Amino acid sequence: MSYFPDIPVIQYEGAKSRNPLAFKHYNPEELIEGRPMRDHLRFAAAYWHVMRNPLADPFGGGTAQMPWDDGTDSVENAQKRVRVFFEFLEKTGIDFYCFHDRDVAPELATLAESHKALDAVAGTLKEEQQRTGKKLLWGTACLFAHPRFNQGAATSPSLDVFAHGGAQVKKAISITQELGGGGYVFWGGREGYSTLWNTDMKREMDHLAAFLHMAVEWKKSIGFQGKFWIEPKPREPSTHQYDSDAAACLNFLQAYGLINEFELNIETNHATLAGHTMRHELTVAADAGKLGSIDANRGDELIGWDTDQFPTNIYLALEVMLVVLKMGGFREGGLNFDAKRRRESHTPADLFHAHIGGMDTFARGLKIAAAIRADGRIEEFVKNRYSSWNSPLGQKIESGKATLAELEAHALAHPAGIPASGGQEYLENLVNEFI
Ligand code: XUL
Ligand code: CO
Repeated sequence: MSYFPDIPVIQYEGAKSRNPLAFKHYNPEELIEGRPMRDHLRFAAAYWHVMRNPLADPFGGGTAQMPWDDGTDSVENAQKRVRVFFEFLEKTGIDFYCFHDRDVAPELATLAESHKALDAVAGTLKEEQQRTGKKLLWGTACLFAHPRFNQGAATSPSLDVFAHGGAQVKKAISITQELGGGGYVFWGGREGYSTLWNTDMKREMDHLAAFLHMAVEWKKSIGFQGKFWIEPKPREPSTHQYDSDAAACLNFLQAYGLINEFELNIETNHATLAGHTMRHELTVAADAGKLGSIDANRGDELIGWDTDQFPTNIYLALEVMLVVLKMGGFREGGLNFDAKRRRESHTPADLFHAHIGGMDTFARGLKIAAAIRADGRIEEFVKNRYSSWNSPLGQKIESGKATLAELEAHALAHPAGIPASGGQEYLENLVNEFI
């Protein structure tokens, strides 16, 4: 039984192919810097977008055609979706997936019934993982869609809602462990505020930290070996989210004694919503040794919200892959396509075009990034730019042992000239040589 009868298993056909249902650049076993592409890229599909996104927008309802879905909240329907999803993974050659508890299984009348439904669907996920060899990149709990979470979960003014959120997280971490997930993501969908007129910010942030400490305690108590990842986003749906960007998250984790237990999951469209480039956010995370995983998508310069479009920008992909290669590659994390089709692209075939495009974009980004690294001119330029710091005084400053008096002695003897050219245009031209 096939749910995508008109779609073949997608093959690599090379750059000259004109077959829209083929890879032009993603060649999973091709070695880049000595490792197969598939191991560098670790692509994941997002269950919530592939299987559950109806493609509604603020002005109209869903358009997505899902002929396999009977529209009910039954466990059988949820289990059927799992089979459809794994056929999708098999045909696209995507090795990993990510899910929220409420994407895969229905929320029923009571928490106990919802837990039971989740257990049943997790059984089907496990079966399909074993049948296909596909793996769980990360799991998470949806603490933002149900009306009870309209004022947050871990930062809700209601203790009952906070407790419900904790119960969902406890269960979702256990299910993630059972399915062998590499990580567990905390995206604080509504952990923030709409107006400070009703908000005790300090108290809410204390609650968020307490919530995360309890999650760490649970993780340790069950021996879950995966990583915990916070996914920054500055706003939308709320006016301000406490996990607004990578730097704010790192500071929060430091301040509350959580820094050793968490890394970050950086999403492209969230970076731009925060007023940063993706490269900035990735660099902040990687420099702190905290870049765990990536949600790969893009925004639209003309639309001011989280449009979650599929990545098609080769320049952006090469910037991402430069950071990933520099840190030595992903460990537990990967590239999760947290991306949805446009509302107009409503056929099942569009799901394939969307993911093929994202995979080929990142394959090109990877190849270009590796070529830039092999060439070495950009790295050399940056190294030379700081060469004055290799002097004895530079080393003394960098090791924190110099004094202002020493700087004064140096400045008196060596009047500061104008630094050498920053060379931005020269470097930008170099990058374009590789595209
Ligand atoms: C929302 C978003 C989420 C997280 C997981 O903007 O990115 O889908 O990735 O909760
Ligand atoms: Co995301």
